[in-house]
Amino acid sequence: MPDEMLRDAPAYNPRPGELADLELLLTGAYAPLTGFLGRADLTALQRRGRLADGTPWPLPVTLEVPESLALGLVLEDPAQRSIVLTDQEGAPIAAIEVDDAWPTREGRFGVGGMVRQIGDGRHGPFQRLRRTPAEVRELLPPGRVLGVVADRPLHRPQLAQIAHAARTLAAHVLILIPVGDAGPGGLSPEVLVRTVFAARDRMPPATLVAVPLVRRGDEIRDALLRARVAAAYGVTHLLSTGEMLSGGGPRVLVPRELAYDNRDGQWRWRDDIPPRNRRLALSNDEIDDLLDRGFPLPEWHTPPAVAKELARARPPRRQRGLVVFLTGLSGSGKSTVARGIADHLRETGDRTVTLLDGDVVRRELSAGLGFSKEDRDLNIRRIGWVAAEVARHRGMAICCPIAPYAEARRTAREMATLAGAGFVLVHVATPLEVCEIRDRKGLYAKARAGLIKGMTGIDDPYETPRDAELTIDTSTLSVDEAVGTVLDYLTETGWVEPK
Ligand code: PPS
Repeated sequence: MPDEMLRDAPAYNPRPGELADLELLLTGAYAPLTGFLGRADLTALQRRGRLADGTPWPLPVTLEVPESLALGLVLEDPAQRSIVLTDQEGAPIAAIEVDDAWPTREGRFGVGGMVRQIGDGRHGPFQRLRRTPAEVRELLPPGRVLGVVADRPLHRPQLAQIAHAARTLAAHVLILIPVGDAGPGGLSPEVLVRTVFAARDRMPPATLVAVPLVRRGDEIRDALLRARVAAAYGVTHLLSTGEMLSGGGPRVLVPRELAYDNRDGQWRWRDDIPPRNRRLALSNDEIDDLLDRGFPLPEWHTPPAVAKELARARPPRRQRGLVVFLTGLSGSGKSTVARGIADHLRETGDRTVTLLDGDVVRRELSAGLGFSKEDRDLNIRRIGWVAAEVARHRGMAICCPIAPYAEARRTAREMATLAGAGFVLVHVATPLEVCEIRDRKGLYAKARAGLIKGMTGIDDPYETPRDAELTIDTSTLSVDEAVGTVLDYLTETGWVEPK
Protein backbone atom coordinates (compact mmCIF):
# COMPACT_ATOMS: atom_id res chain seq x y z
CA MET A 1 0.00 0.00 0.00
CA PRO A 2 1.48 3.40 -0.95
CA ASP A 3 2.27 5.69 1.94
CA GLU A 4 -0.24 8.38 0.90
CA MET A 5 -2.92 5.88 1.76
CA LEU A 6 -1.63 5.95 5.33
CA ARG A 7 -2.23 9.68 5.63
CA ASP A 8 -5.70 9.14 7.05
CA ALA A 9 -4.83 5.99 8.97
CA PRO A 10 -5.10 6.25 12.75
CA ALA A 11 -1.85 6.32 14.73
CA TYR A 12 -1.09 4.34 17.85
CA ASN A 13 1.87 4.07 20.22
CA PRO A 14 2.17 0.42 21.35
CA ARG A 15 3.43 -0.56 24.80
CA PRO A 16 7.21 -1.04 25.20
CA GLY A 17 7.02 -4.85 24.97
CA GLU A 18 4.93 -4.64 21.81
CA LEU A 19 7.36 -2.13 20.30
CA ALA A 20 10.20 -4.55 21.02
CA ASP A 21 8.27 -7.33 19.23
CA LEU A 22 7.54 -4.93 16.38
CA GLU A 23 11.24 -4.26 15.91
CA LEU A 24 12.02 -7.99 15.89
CA LEU A 25 9.28 -8.52 13.30
CA LEU A 26 10.56 -5.69 11.10
CA THR A 27 14.20 -6.79 11.21
CA GLY A 28 13.37 -10.40 10.38
CA ALA A 29 14.57 -11.65 13.78
CA TYR A 30 11.18 -13.32 14.19
CA ALA A 31 11.28 -14.96 10.75
CA PRO A 32 9.16 -16.55 9.40
CA LEU A 33 6.71 -14.27 11.22
CA THR A 34 5.90 -11.10 9.30
CA GLY A 35 3.29 -9.58 11.55
CA PHE A 36 1.34 -9.73 14.80
CA LEU A 37 -0.61 -12.95 15.15
CA GLY A 38 -4.35 -13.22 14.53
CA ARG A 39 -6.78 -15.58 16.22
CA ALA A 40 -6.22 -18.54 13.90
CA ASP A 41 -2.50 -18.58 14.69
CA LEU A 42 -3.05 -17.93 18.39
CA THR A 43 -5.50 -20.81 18.71
CA ALA A 44 -3.18 -23.18 16.85
CA LEU A 45 -0.30 -22.02 19.04
CA GLN A 46 -2.23 -22.68 22.20
CA ARG A 47 -3.37 -26.13 21.06
CA ARG A 48 -0.28 -27.44 19.30
CA GLY A 49 2.59 -25.02 19.86
CA ARG A 50 2.47 -24.31 16.13
CA LEU A 51 1.18 -21.57 13.86
CA ALA A 52 -1.95 -22.31 11.79
CA ASP A 53 0.25 -23.39 8.84
CA GLY A 54 2.12 -25.91 11.03
CA THR A 55 5.30 -23.90 11.65
CA PRO A 56 6.52 -24.52 15.22
CA TRP A 57 6.55 -21.27 17.19
CA PRO A 58 7.09 -20.85 20.93
CA LEU A 59 5.14 -17.78 22.00
CA PRO A 60 2.26 -15.46 21.10
CA VAL A 61 3.39 -12.23 19.45
CA THR A 62 0.43 -9.93 19.88
CA LEU A 63 -0.67 -6.34 19.65
CA GLU A 64 -3.52 -4.72 21.57
CA VAL A 65 -5.14 -1.41 20.68
CA PRO A 66 -7.97 0.65 22.18
CA GLU A 67 -11.44 -0.59 21.28
CA SER A 68 -12.42 2.72 19.64
CA LEU A 69 -9.45 2.46 17.28
CA ALA A 70 -10.23 -1.15 16.31
CA LEU A 71 -13.91 -0.41 15.74
CA GLY A 72 -13.00 2.42 13.36
CA LEU A 73 -11.24 0.03 10.95
CA VAL A 74 -12.94 -1.52 7.93
CA LEU A 75 -11.16 -4.85 7.50
CA GLU A 76 -12.68 -5.53 4.08
CA ASP A 77 -11.31 -2.26 2.67
CA PRO A 78 -7.54 -2.22 2.11
CA ALA A 79 -7.64 1.59 2.34
CA GLN A 80 -9.24 1.57 5.78
CA ARG A 81 -7.64 -1.22 7.69
CA SER A 82 -4.18 0.10 8.51
CA ILE A 83 -2.86 1.54 11.76
CA VAL A 84 0.31 3.57 11.89
CA LEU A 85 2.45 2.40 14.80
CA THR A 86 4.54 5.11 16.42
CA ASP A 87 7.31 5.40 18.97
CA GLN A 88 6.77 7.17 22.31
CA GLU A 89 7.34 10.55 20.68
CA GLY A 90 4.67 9.85 18.09
CA ALA A 91 7.06 9.32 15.17
CA PRO A 92 5.82 6.58 12.80
CA ILE A 93 7.84 3.36 12.78
CA ALA A 94 5.60 0.96 10.89
CA ALA A 95 2.11 0.26 9.66
CA ILE A 96 0.06 -2.80 10.41
CA GLU A 97 -2.45 -3.96 7.84
CA VAL A 98 -5.06 -5.46 10.12
CA ASP A 99 -6.77 -8.64 8.93
CA ASP A 100 -8.20 -9.76 12.26
CA ALA A 101 -9.51 -7.84 15.27
CA TRP A 102 -11.19 -9.18 18.40
CA PRO A 103 -12.10 -8.00 21.89
CA THR A 104 -9.58 -9.08 24.55
CA ARG A 105 -10.34 -7.27 27.79
CA GLU A 106 -12.32 -4.22 28.88
CA GLY A 107 -11.87 -1.51 26.24
CA ARG A 108 -9.11 -3.32 24.32
CA PHE A 109 -8.93 -5.26 21.06
CA GLY A 110 -6.30 -7.64 19.77
CA VAL A 111 -5.27 -6.96 16.17
CA GLY A 112 -3.38 -9.24 13.83
CA GLY A 113 -1.79 -8.56 10.47
CA MET A 114 1.36 -7.90 8.48
CA VAL A 115 3.64 -5.09 9.55
CA ARG A 116 5.61 -2.91 7.19
CA GLN A 117 8.37 -0.50 8.10
CA ILE A 118 7.98 3.25 7.60
CA GLY A 119 11.19 5.24 7.16
CA ASP A 120 14.21 3.60 8.76
CA GLY A 121 12.03 2.14 11.53
CA ARG A 122 14.63 3.02 14.12
CA HIS A 123 13.69 3.81 17.68
CA GLY A 124 14.81 3.15 21.23
CA PRO A 125 18.29 3.24 22.80
CA PHE A 126 21.51 1.45 21.69
CA GLN A 127 20.90 2.23 18.02
CA ARG A 128 24.58 1.85 17.24
CA LEU A 129 24.53 -1.69 18.61
CA ARG A 130 21.33 -2.82 16.97
CA ARG A 131 21.78 -4.63 13.73
CA THR A 132 19.33 -6.61 11.68
CA PRO A 133 19.90 -10.35 11.32
CA ALA A 134 20.74 -9.82 7.64
CA GLU A 135 23.39 -7.23 8.50
CA VAL A 136 24.91 -9.51 11.11
CA ARG A 137 24.92 -12.60 8.88
CA GLU A 138 26.73 -10.46 6.34
CA LEU A 139 29.41 -9.62 8.91
CA LEU A 140 29.97 -13.15 10.15
CA PRO A 141 32.83 -15.19 8.77
CA PRO A 142 31.77 -18.44 7.06
CA GLY A 143 31.56 -21.51 9.29
CA ARG A 144 30.14 -22.20 12.69
CA VAL A 145 28.76 -19.43 14.86
CA LEU A 146 28.60 -19.83 18.63
CA GLY A 147 25.76 -17.73 20.03
CA VAL A 148 25.60 -16.47 23.60
CA VAL A 149 22.59 -14.61 24.95
CA ALA A 150 24.32 -12.47 27.55
CA ASP A 151 21.46 -11.67 29.89
CA ARG A 152 23.85 -11.34 32.82
CA PRO A 153 27.30 -9.83 33.16
CA LEU A 154 30.08 -12.14 31.99
CA HIS A 155 32.44 -13.14 34.77
CA ARG A 156 35.50 -15.35 34.35
CA PRO A 157 33.65 -18.69 34.52
CA GLN A 158 31.25 -17.68 31.74
CA LEU A 159 34.12 -16.22 29.73
CA ALA A 160 36.05 -19.45 30.13
CA GLN A 161 33.01 -21.42 28.96
CA ILE A 162 32.65 -19.22 25.90
CA ALA A 163 36.35 -19.52 25.09
CA HIS A 164 36.26 -23.27 25.54
CA ALA A 165 33.19 -23.77 23.36
CA ALA A 166 34.50 -21.44 20.66
CA ARG A 167 37.81 -23.31 20.57
CA THR A 168 36.20 -26.76 20.52
CA LEU A 169 33.86 -25.81 17.69
CA ALA A 170 36.33 -23.55 15.91
CA ALA A 171 33.46 -21.09 15.84
CA HIS A 172 33.10 -17.33 15.63
CA VAL A 173 31.34 -15.88 18.68
CA LEU A 174 28.16 -13.84 18.46
CA ILE A 175 27.02 -12.20 21.68
CA LEU A 176 23.37 -11.17 21.74
CA ILE A 177 22.65 -8.68 24.52
CA PRO A 178 18.94 -8.57 25.37
CA VAL A 179 18.02 -4.92 25.88
CA GLY A 180 14.22 -5.17 25.80
CA ASP A 181 13.73 -5.06 29.56
CA ALA A 182 15.63 -5.26 32.83
CA GLY A 183 17.54 -8.56 33.05
CA PRO A 184 16.72 -11.39 35.47
CA GLY A 185 18.89 -9.80 38.16
CA GLY A 186 17.12 -6.47 37.70
CA LEU A 187 20.09 -5.06 35.77
CA SER A 188 19.15 -2.28 33.39
CA PRO A 189 19.95 -2.83 29.70
CA GLU A 190 22.46 -0.01 29.91
CA VAL A 191 24.40 -1.70 32.69
CA LEU A 192 24.24 -5.01 30.89
CA VAL A 193 25.63 -3.50 27.69
CA ARG A 194 28.42 -1.77 29.58
CA THR A 195 29.45 -4.87 31.53
CA VAL A 196 29.41 -7.12 28.48
CA PHE A 197 31.54 -4.63 26.55
CA ALA A 198 33.91 -4.42 29.49
CA ALA A 199 34.52 -8.18 29.11
CA ARG A 200 35.20 -7.95 25.41
CA ASP A 201 38.98 -8.14 25.54
CA ARG A 202 38.66 -11.39 27.51
CA MET A 203 36.75 -13.09 24.73
CA PRO A 204 37.77 -14.73 21.51
CA PRO A 205 37.00 -12.49 18.50
CA ALA A 206 33.30 -11.76 18.85
CA THR A 207 30.49 -9.78 17.28
CA LEU A 208 28.24 -7.99 19.79
CA VAL A 209 24.64 -7.07 19.01
CA ALA A 210 21.88 -5.53 21.15
CA VAL A 211 18.53 -7.23 20.58
CA PRO A 212 15.23 -5.94 22.02
CA LEU A 213 14.23 -9.29 23.52
CA VAL A 214 11.62 -9.10 26.26
CA ARG A 215 11.06 -12.03 28.59
CA ARG A 216 7.48 -13.26 28.96
CA GLY A 217 8.25 -15.05 32.22
CA ASP A 218 7.95 -18.63 30.95
CA GLU A 219 11.54 -19.80 31.11
CA ILE A 220 11.31 -22.61 28.57
CA ARG A 221 9.30 -20.71 25.99
CA ASP A 222 11.48 -17.65 26.45
CA ALA A 223 14.53 -19.82 25.85
CA LEU A 224 12.93 -21.31 22.73
CA LEU A 225 12.18 -17.85 21.38
CA ARG A 226 15.75 -16.76 22.03
CA ALA A 227 16.98 -19.79 20.17
CA ARG A 228 14.78 -18.84 17.20
CA VAL A 229 16.06 -15.29 17.21
CA ALA A 230 19.64 -16.50 17.59
CA ALA A 231 19.13 -18.74 14.56
CA ALA A 232 17.85 -15.78 12.56
CA TYR A 233 21.10 -13.99 13.40
CA GLY A 234 23.10 -16.86 11.97
CA VAL A 235 23.89 -18.76 15.16
CA THR A 236 24.57 -22.44 14.53
CA HIS A 237 25.40 -23.43 18.13
CA LEU A 238 23.88 -21.74 21.15
CA LEU A 239 25.60 -21.76 24.52
CA SER A 240 22.86 -22.29 27.02
CA THR A 241 22.74 -20.11 30.09
CA GLY A 242 19.66 -21.65 31.65
CA GLU A 243 16.83 -23.97 30.64
CA MET A 244 17.57 -26.80 28.24
CA LEU A 245 15.63 -27.29 25.05
CA SER A 246 15.47 -29.01 21.74
CA GLY A 247 13.66 -28.74 18.45
CA GLY A 248 14.05 -26.00 15.83
CA GLY A 249 16.88 -23.52 15.67
CA PRO A 250 20.55 -23.98 16.52
CA ARG A 251 22.11 -26.85 18.45
CA VAL A 252 22.20 -26.06 22.11
CA LEU A 253 25.33 -26.66 24.18
CA VAL A 254 24.97 -27.16 27.90
CA PRO A 255 28.26 -26.11 29.45
CA ARG A 256 29.63 -28.10 32.37
CA GLU A 257 30.25 -26.28 35.62
CA LEU A 258 33.64 -24.66 35.88
CA ALA A 259 35.59 -23.88 39.02
CA TYR A 260 38.73 -21.91 39.76
CA ASP A 261 41.83 -24.00 40.29
CA ASN A 262 44.01 -22.12 42.77
CA ARG A 263 47.08 -24.20 41.89
CA ASP A 264 47.53 -22.39 38.60
CA GLY A 265 44.74 -19.81 38.45
CA GLN A 266 42.87 -21.59 35.64
CA TRP A 267 39.14 -22.20 35.30
CA ARG A 268 38.48 -25.84 34.44
CA TRP A 269 35.80 -28.47 34.89
CA ARG A 270 34.87 -28.51 38.49
CA ASP A 271 35.31 -32.24 38.90
CA ASP A 272 38.84 -32.14 37.49
CA ILE A 273 40.02 -30.08 40.47
CA PRO A 274 40.69 -31.58 43.91
CA PRO A 275 38.18 -30.10 46.34
CA ARG A 276 40.81 -28.36 48.43
CA ASN A 277 42.12 -26.45 45.40
CA ARG A 278 38.72 -25.59 44.05
CA ARG A 279 36.87 -22.28 44.31
CA LEU A 280 33.31 -22.29 43.01
CA ALA A 281 31.92 -19.41 41.01
CA LEU A 282 30.12 -16.82 43.12
CA SER A 283 26.33 -16.92 43.04
CA ASN A 284 24.44 -13.82 41.94
CA ASP A 285 23.39 -13.23 45.54
CA GLU A 286 26.99 -13.41 46.71
CA ILE A 287 28.01 -10.92 44.03
CA ASP A 288 25.20 -8.54 45.00
CA ASP A 289 26.13 -8.89 48.64
CA LEU A 290 29.76 -7.96 48.02
CA LEU A 291 28.71 -4.93 45.99
CA ASP A 292 26.14 -3.90 48.61
CA ARG A 293 28.82 -3.91 51.27
CA GLY A 294 31.26 -2.04 49.09
CA PHE A 295 33.80 -4.86 48.73
CA PRO A 296 35.59 -5.21 45.39
CA LEU A 297 34.65 -8.30 43.38
CA PRO A 298 37.64 -10.64 43.58
CA GLU A 299 39.92 -10.61 40.58
CA TRP A 300 40.06 -14.41 40.35
CA HIS A 301 36.33 -14.28 39.61
CA THR A 302 35.63 -11.09 37.70
CA PRO A 303 37.79 -9.09 35.28
CA PRO A 304 38.50 -5.69 36.88
CA ALA A 305 36.84 -3.77 34.04
CA VAL A 306 33.61 -5.74 34.56
CA ALA A 307 33.86 -5.30 38.33
CA LYS A 308 34.22 -1.56 37.85
CA GLU A 309 31.04 -1.34 35.79
CA LEU A 310 29.13 -3.40 38.33
CA ALA A 311 30.36 -1.32 41.25
CA ARG A 312 29.33 1.79 39.38
CA ALA A 313 25.86 0.39 38.72
CA ARG A 314 25.39 -0.90 42.25
CA PRO A 315 27.19 1.38 44.68
CA PRO A 316 27.54 0.23 48.29
CA ARG A 317 24.36 0.49 50.29
CA ARG A 318 25.81 3.14 52.56
CA GLN A 319 26.09 5.46 49.55
CA ARG A 320 22.59 4.86 48.20
CA GLY A 321 19.39 6.65 49.17
CA LEU A 322 17.19 4.90 51.69
CA VAL A 323 13.56 4.85 52.71
CA VAL A 324 12.71 3.53 56.16
CA PHE A 325 8.98 2.97 56.27
CA LEU A 326 7.34 2.26 59.62
CA THR A 327 3.82 0.89 59.51
CA GLY A 328 1.48 0.02 62.38
CA LEU A 329 -1.66 0.92 64.24
CA SER A 330 -2.40 4.37 65.62
CA GLY A 331 -0.63 4.64 68.96
CA SER A 332 1.77 1.80 68.16
CA GLY A 333 4.76 4.09 68.67
CA LYS A 334 5.72 4.60 65.00
CA SER A 335 6.27 8.34 65.27
CA THR A 336 8.26 8.13 68.48
CA VAL A 337 10.55 5.45 67.07
CA ALA A 338 10.86 7.32 63.76
CA ARG A 339 11.88 10.49 65.58
CA GLY A 340 14.45 8.54 67.57
CA ILE A 341 15.97 7.09 64.39
CA ALA A 342 15.98 10.50 62.71
CA ASP A 343 17.62 12.20 65.68
CA HIS A 344 20.32 9.60 65.87
CA LEU A 345 21.14 9.68 62.16
CA ARG A 346 21.06 13.46 61.98
CA GLU A 347 23.76 13.48 64.61
CA THR A 348 25.97 10.79 63.15
CA GLY A 349 24.92 9.72 59.66
CA ASP A 350 26.18 10.79 56.24
CA ARG A 351 22.79 11.36 54.62
CA THR A 352 20.34 14.22 55.00
CA VAL A 353 17.28 12.97 56.88
CA THR A 354 13.69 13.83 56.01
CA LEU A 355 11.07 12.75 58.49
CA LEU A 356 7.66 12.35 56.86
CA ASP A 357 5.63 12.27 60.03
CA GLY A 358 1.92 11.37 59.89
CA ASP A 359 0.50 14.62 61.21
CA VAL A 360 2.81 16.84 59.21
CA VAL A 361 2.10 14.88 56.03
CA ARG A 362 -1.62 15.09 56.55
CA ARG A 363 -1.33 18.85 57.03
CA GLU A 364 1.15 19.70 54.26
CA LEU A 365 0.95 16.99 51.62
CA SER A 366 -2.43 15.36 52.06
CA ALA A 367 -4.59 18.19 53.37
CA GLY A 368 -8.22 17.43 52.63
CA LEU A 369 -7.84 13.66 52.52
CA GLY A 370 -9.88 11.53 54.91
CA PHE A 371 -9.62 7.89 55.97
CA SER A 372 -11.49 6.01 53.24
CA LYS A 373 -9.46 3.29 51.48
CA GLU A 374 -9.03 5.56 48.45
CA ASP A 375 -7.84 8.50 50.55
CA ARG A 376 -5.47 6.35 52.60
CA ASP A 377 -4.02 4.81 49.42
CA LEU A 378 -3.54 8.24 47.90
CA ASN A 379 -1.90 9.45 51.11
CA ILE A 380 0.56 6.54 51.05
CA ARG A 381 1.25 7.05 47.36
CA ARG A 382 2.15 10.67 47.98
CA ILE A 383 4.36 9.76 50.92
CA GLY A 384 5.99 7.02 48.85
CA TRP A 385 6.63 9.39 45.98
CA VAL A 386 8.21 12.11 48.12
CA ALA A 387 10.27 9.52 49.98
CA ALA A 388 11.52 8.05 46.70
CA GLU A 389 12.53 11.51 45.44
CA VAL A 390 14.42 12.20 48.66
CA ALA A 391 16.15 8.83 48.28
CA ARG A 392 16.84 9.35 44.58
CA HIS A 393 19.08 12.19 45.65
CA ARG A 394 20.76 9.85 48.09
CA GLY A 395 19.00 11.21 51.14
CA MET A 396 17.17 9.23 53.75
CA ALA A 397 13.42 9.44 54.22
CA ILE A 398 11.76 8.07 57.33
CA CYS A 399 7.99 7.64 56.99
CA CYS A 400 5.56 6.59 59.70
CA PRO A 401 1.97 6.46 58.47
CA ILE A 402 -0.42 3.70 59.51
CA ALA A 403 -0.37 2.46 55.88
CA PRO A 404 -2.92 -0.29 56.52
CA TYR A 405 -3.01 -1.72 52.98
CA ALA A 406 -0.34 -4.08 51.65
CA GLU A 407 -0.77 -2.98 48.06
CA ALA A 408 -0.10 0.69 48.88
CA ARG A 409 2.98 -0.26 50.90
CA ARG A 410 4.17 -2.32 47.94
CA THR A 411 3.77 0.70 45.67
CA ALA A 412 5.90 2.77 48.03
CA ARG A 413 8.56 0.05 47.94
CA GLU A 414 8.45 -0.05 44.18
CA MET A 415 8.87 3.69 43.81
CA ALA A 416 11.94 3.65 46.08
CA THR A 417 13.42 0.68 44.22
CA LEU A 418 12.90 2.37 40.86
CA ALA A 419 14.71 5.41 42.23
CA GLY A 420 17.71 3.14 42.87
CA ALA A 421 17.24 3.38 46.63
CA GLY A 422 16.81 0.94 49.45
CA PHE A 423 13.49 0.35 51.18
CA VAL A 424 13.23 -1.08 54.66
CA LEU A 425 9.76 -1.86 55.95
CA VAL A 426 9.49 -1.89 59.73
CA HIS A 427 6.30 -3.31 61.17
CA VAL A 428 5.60 -1.68 64.52
CA ALA A 429 3.52 -4.56 65.77
CA THR A 430 2.41 -3.24 69.13
CA PRO A 431 -0.84 -5.12 69.91
CA LEU A 432 -4.15 -3.30 69.56
CA GLU A 433 -4.95 -3.72 73.30
CA VAL A 434 -1.82 -1.77 74.18
CA CYS A 435 -2.48 0.95 71.59
CA GLU A 436 -5.99 1.21 72.92
CA ILE A 437 -4.88 1.58 76.54
CA ARG A 438 -2.43 4.31 75.50
CA ASP A 439 -5.11 6.11 73.46
CA ARG A 440 -3.15 9.37 73.42
CA LYS A 441 -5.69 11.14 71.24
CA GLY A 442 -8.79 9.50 72.66
CA LEU A 443 -9.66 8.16 69.20
CA TYR A 444 -10.06 4.52 70.26
CA ALA A 445 -12.52 5.48 73.01
CA LYS A 446 -14.52 7.51 70.50
CA ALA A 447 -14.46 4.65 68.00
CA ARG A 448 -15.62 2.16 70.63
CA ALA A 449 -18.42 4.54 71.54
CA GLY A 450 -19.41 4.71 67.88
CA LEU A 451 -18.63 8.43 67.70
CA ILE A 452 -16.13 7.99 64.84
CA LYS A 453 -16.27 5.45 62.05
CA GLY A 454 -13.52 3.71 60.15
CA MET A 455 -10.89 3.63 62.89
CA THR A 456 -8.03 1.32 61.94
CA GLY A 457 -8.04 -1.80 64.09
CA ILE A 458 -11.57 -1.20 65.38
CA ASP A 459 -13.87 -1.10 62.38
CA ASP A 460 -11.32 -0.61 59.60
CA PRO A 461 -8.76 -3.16 58.37
CA TYR A 462 -5.03 -3.35 59.01
CA GLU A 463 -3.31 -5.85 56.70
CA THR A 464 -0.39 -7.31 58.64
CA PRO A 465 2.79 -7.01 56.51
CA ARG A 466 4.31 -10.24 55.27
CA ASP A 467 7.24 -8.48 53.65
CA ALA A 468 8.58 -6.48 56.60
CA GLU A 469 12.36 -6.51 56.95
CA LEU A 470 11.93 -5.96 60.68
CA THR A 471 9.16 -6.30 63.28
CA ILE A 472 9.26 -4.44 66.58
CA ASP A 473 6.78 -4.24 69.42
CA THR A 474 6.90 -1.21 71.70
CA SER A 475 4.93 -3.00 74.41
CA THR A 476 7.95 -5.21 75.09
CA LEU A 477 10.75 -2.81 74.05
CA SER A 478 11.53 0.65 75.44
CA VAL A 479 11.73 3.46 72.88
CA ASP A 480 15.52 3.41 73.06
CA GLU A 481 15.60 -0.34 72.53
CA ALA A 482 13.23 -0.10 69.58
CA VAL A 483 15.32 2.66 68.00
CA GLY A 484 18.45 0.60 68.70
CA THR A 485 16.94 -2.47 67.03
CA VAL A 486 16.24 -0.54 63.82
CA LEU A 487 19.67 1.12 63.82
CA ASP A 488 21.40 -2.21 64.42
CA TYR A 489 19.51 -3.73 61.50
CA LEU A 490 20.48 -0.83 59.21
CA THR A 491 24.12 -1.14 60.26
CA GLU A 492 24.26 -4.92 59.93
CA THR A 493 22.76 -4.83 56.46
CA GLY A 494 25.19 -2.15 55.34
CA TRP A 495 22.70 0.68 54.86
CA VAL A 496 24.24 2.75 57.60
CA GLU A 497 27.92 3.01 58.37
CA PRO A 498 28.86 1.70 61.81
CA LYS A 499 29.83 4.51 64.18
S1 PPS B 1 -3.12 6.24 56.78
O1 PPS B 1 -4.11 5.19 56.93
O2 PPS B 1 -1.77 5.68 56.70
O3 PPS B 1 -3.41 7.11 55.63
O4 PPS B 1 -3.20 7.12 58.10
P1 PPS B 1 -2.19 8.26 58.61
O5 PPS B 1 -1.91 9.26 57.54
O6 PPS B 1 -1.01 7.62 59.23
O7 PPS B 1 -3.05 8.98 59.69
C1 PPS B 1 -3.30 8.34 60.90
C2 PPS B 1 -3.53 9.38 62.00
O8 PPS B 1 -4.78 10.00 61.82
C3 PPS B 1 -5.56 9.91 63.01
N1 PPS B 1 -6.85 9.34 62.62
C4 PPS B 1 -7.11 8.05 62.28
N2 PPS B 1 -6.34 6.94 62.21
C5 PPS B 1 -6.93 5.80 61.80
N3 PPS B 1 -8.22 5.68 61.47
C6 PPS B 1 -9.03 6.76 61.53
N4 PPS B 1 -10.30 6.63 61.19
C7 PPS B 1 -8.48 8.00 61.94
N5 PPS B 1 -8.98 9.24 62.08
C8 PPS B 1 -7.99 10.03 62.50
C9 PPS B 1 -4.79 9.09 64.02
O9 PPS B 1 -4.49 9.94 65.07
C10 PPS B 1 -3.54 8.65 63.32
O10 PPS B 1 -2.38 9.12 63.99
P2 PPS B 1 -1.31 8.15 64.66
O11 PPS B 1 -0.06 9.00 64.76
O12 PPS B 1 -1.10 6.97 63.78
O13 PPS B 1 -1.85 7.81 65.98
